Amino acid sequence: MTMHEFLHQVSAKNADQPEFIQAVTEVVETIWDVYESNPQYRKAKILDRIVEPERVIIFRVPWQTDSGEVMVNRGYRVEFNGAIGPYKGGLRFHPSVNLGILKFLGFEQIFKNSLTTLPMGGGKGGSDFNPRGRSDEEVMRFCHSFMLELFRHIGPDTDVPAGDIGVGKREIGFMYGMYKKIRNEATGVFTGKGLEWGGSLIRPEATGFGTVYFAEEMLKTKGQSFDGKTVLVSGSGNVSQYAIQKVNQLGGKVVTASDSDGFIYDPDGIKGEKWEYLLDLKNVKRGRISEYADEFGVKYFPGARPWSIEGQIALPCATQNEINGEEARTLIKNGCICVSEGANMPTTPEGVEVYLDSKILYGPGKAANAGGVATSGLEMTQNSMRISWSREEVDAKLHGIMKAIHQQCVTYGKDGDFINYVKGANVAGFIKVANAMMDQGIV
Ligand code: NDP
Ligand code: 2IT
Repeated sequence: MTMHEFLHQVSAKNADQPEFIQAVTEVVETIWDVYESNPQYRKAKILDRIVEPERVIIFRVPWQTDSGEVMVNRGYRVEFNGAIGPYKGGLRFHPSVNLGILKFLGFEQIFKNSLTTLPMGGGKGGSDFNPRGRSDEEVMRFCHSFMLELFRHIGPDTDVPAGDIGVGKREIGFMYGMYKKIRNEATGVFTGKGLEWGGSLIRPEATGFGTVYFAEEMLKTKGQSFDGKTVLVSGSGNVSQYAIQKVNQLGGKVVTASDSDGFIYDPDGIKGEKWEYLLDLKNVKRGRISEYADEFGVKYFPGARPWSIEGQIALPCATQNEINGEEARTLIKNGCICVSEGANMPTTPEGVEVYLDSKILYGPGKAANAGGVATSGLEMTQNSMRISWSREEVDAKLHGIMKAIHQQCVTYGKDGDFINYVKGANVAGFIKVANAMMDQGIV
């Protein structure tokens, strides 16, 4: 079977899942040479097996609003690949969630987790529940109902969920609380827990910090750094917040942040009190990014994304397909030399082609945002050992892991003096999982 025939088969089988097809196509196109030159992989149909989730659980989540109305959402857990460890990956609560989106995220997670060097398989889950505008009590009732089904499918050695869009410490708390009540066990079944109840220092910061550490490694290959650079960030949630903090610490200036309604442009930089305001706005008040513009008298662009602003580094940290081909061209025209993806698959295939053609430094999500799940892996280790490492220890391990991921990308993606991080990340992530699957036979 040729690569095109294989991709055609995947597309036909999953015709209603465009994001999943997009994620599979990117991986298969970059690893096909390795697949061809290892006939044992072909004979064992590694690719046919790797694109099929080991298990998908879909369930009803009934709950009641504060006024007593009965609501019904759909819950999911995609246990995609457990070859190298327990299924591991976040839960997303967003109205756009469907099986195709969670399969794309679970598929990416297989290779990302492999790159972290830690023993974690790939999984993802969530619901089409929209937390926006819901009271804490409504969110609690939803999370409890969600867990009343999910509990039977997860466990510290089976499947370990965490946060993603719409799921942070509050939601993890409600879900973990219900799990503990049902099972009567206090184990590391979730990561992203509060510090007082088994969470790890640096886990909240980890994805954003890691994305910036990865960018720093890429910049170093060109003798560059963050110092004095203007940086564009999208999103204003967990990943964006700590990406902004780390850029500030490294001497860069972040001039944009966004949410699904628009973006703000602050030419003086989102730092100091302004950064603290952003965290309070998003995490405590749960307000909109436009309020930042009102508070500090900067420009707000409703319904737009930040990629038209001039900057040397872009850190997309909101959601999938948030930079298209045209926006990628605009970024480069305006002097962008480095894109490090905090979000999962934030650039469309056409946009990725633009980056690769222009040979800028481009770190794809599964490498650049792996610091979050890597630190989740460190949280699992601490839970198993019943100890807590210090901030400095966890940060040093995270930094070391991001450097190691960068090195794996260089090893497998070097092409003359250009480093194709897409190829490097996919090949390095794939080989480890494929070899584990080979060793375990046809399962
Ligand atoms: P949060 O829910 O904390 O923040 C998400 C941010 O992105 C918000 O500003 C949100 O705006 C915006 N956003 C969400 N959906 C859309 C959309 N459809 N269009 C435009 N903006 C949108 O999530 P995280 O920061 O945790 O996640 C952000 C990205 O990072 C996701 O792609 C996630 O998969 C990825 N990621 C997260 C990790 C983690 O550890 N949390 C680890 C690795 C990757 P609004 O408030 O309007 O919804
Ligand atoms: O996309 C991701 O890697 C995450 N949302 C984090 C997953 C995790 O298990 O920490």
